[in-house]
Amino acid sequence: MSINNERRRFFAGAAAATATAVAASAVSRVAMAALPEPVLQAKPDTMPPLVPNTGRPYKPVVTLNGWTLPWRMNAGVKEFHLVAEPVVREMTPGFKANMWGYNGQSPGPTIEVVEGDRVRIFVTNKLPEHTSIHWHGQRLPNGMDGVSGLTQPAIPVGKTFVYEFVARRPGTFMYHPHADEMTQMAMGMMGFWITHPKAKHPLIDEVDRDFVFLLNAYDIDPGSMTPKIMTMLDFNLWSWNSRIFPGIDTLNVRKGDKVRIRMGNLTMTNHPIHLHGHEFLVTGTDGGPTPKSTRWYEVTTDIAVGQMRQIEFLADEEGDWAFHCHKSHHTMNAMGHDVPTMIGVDHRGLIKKLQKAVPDYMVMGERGMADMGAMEMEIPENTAPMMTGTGPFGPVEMGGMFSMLKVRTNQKAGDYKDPGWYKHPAGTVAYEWTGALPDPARPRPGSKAMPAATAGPVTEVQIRKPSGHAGH
Ligand SMILES: [Cu+2]
Repeated sequence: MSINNERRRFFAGAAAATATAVAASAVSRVAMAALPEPVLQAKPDTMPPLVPNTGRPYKPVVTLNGWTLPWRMNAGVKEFHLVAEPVVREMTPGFKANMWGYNGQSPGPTIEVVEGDRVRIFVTNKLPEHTSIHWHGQRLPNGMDGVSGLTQPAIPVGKTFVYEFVARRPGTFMYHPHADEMTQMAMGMMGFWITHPKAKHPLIDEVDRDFVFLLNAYDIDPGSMTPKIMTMLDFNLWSWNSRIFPGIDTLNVRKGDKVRIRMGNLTMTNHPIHLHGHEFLVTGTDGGPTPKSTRWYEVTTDIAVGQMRQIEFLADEEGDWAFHCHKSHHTMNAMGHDVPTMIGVDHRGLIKKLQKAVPDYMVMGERGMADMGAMEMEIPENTAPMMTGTGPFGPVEMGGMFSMLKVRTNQKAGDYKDPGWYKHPAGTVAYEWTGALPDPARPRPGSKAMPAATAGPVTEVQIRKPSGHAGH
């Protein structure tokens, strides 16, 4: 029986209760089967936390525009089934991409276990080429490290391999292929892994909200659908969990919540991630929780390639706070790249002539690029606008790695729904000055602020030509 035939809308209901119930029934129906039935996800929505109903209890995470993979317990072993396969990922409404991923989505589902759990992961390869999975950051037997050629033969097309190890240390991890990595990671194969502490941990605080997402990047030409795998650095879509703004869900919290956000970087460059309105501590890295003596408050933390960072803060300021990569080209989508700067260029009179030769000719940003955020521009089909998203005050002029932390007094505990736009109390929004505008006092030559240069003593300079070349 093929996996595709079994494909169904898992978690179709968004409520946590429904999701858990479906997970439980899926497990019981196949409890006698040799392999856990693969669970597939059809939607790119942020799924509610998967509250564990077997094994040691823990407080689950929420994956931004993603989900957690259900497991089954088999004689005390947590069993998961990952299916590596081509998927279609909606990166933002109106723009879909052909990717490779796991269990119906890119990235793959988050795997959540508890420190000390014995974990068995079945990996079925439904890709057109061989693959493997490397469990990035884990302590495990060398032969379970997933480096094809080095620690195992690659998983051939159509075959299923089994990985088994004990999740030895709590922390934030990733998984990705270690076989034809250039292709497979450029196509979206990656996922998150959380190992929760088994008991109270001196360096791991309990939090009210625990969000996770991966930083990833693609190069997809406007109007096309498949990432270019040969691109080394010049990507044009900078995404969180293979979503771009305004397709990235907001992080919705209750005022007073202690919030943790875990991020892993599987792009080919670093990302300084910046949060508005709050200061945070970096409480964990790739190697686990940071010693308390090493923590200091920041508003931006740089995440290098292959690294994970977890930040924590008290959400004590109400509002819609921007949360984004601080590289400004990473907060715009595909059309923003490889375009000449036109600021200050006067095109009047030129456009008609140019359009005769090139009918599609369009002026890009002669006053800056802000016009691009609002204009009704003809763009190729299946292409995300370069800078987009509309807020309560107009175009947000962002794309790519951008979202918002929404802090509300009346957000209920455990409620992850988008509360809508923040309603600012009267008198707390930047406003236009409508009084008189005095001329700015600019210094003029001769004025006191900038005295005119006085004529100094005349210096006579005599130029002597080099001698000895009279006949020149
Ligand atoms: Cu960035």
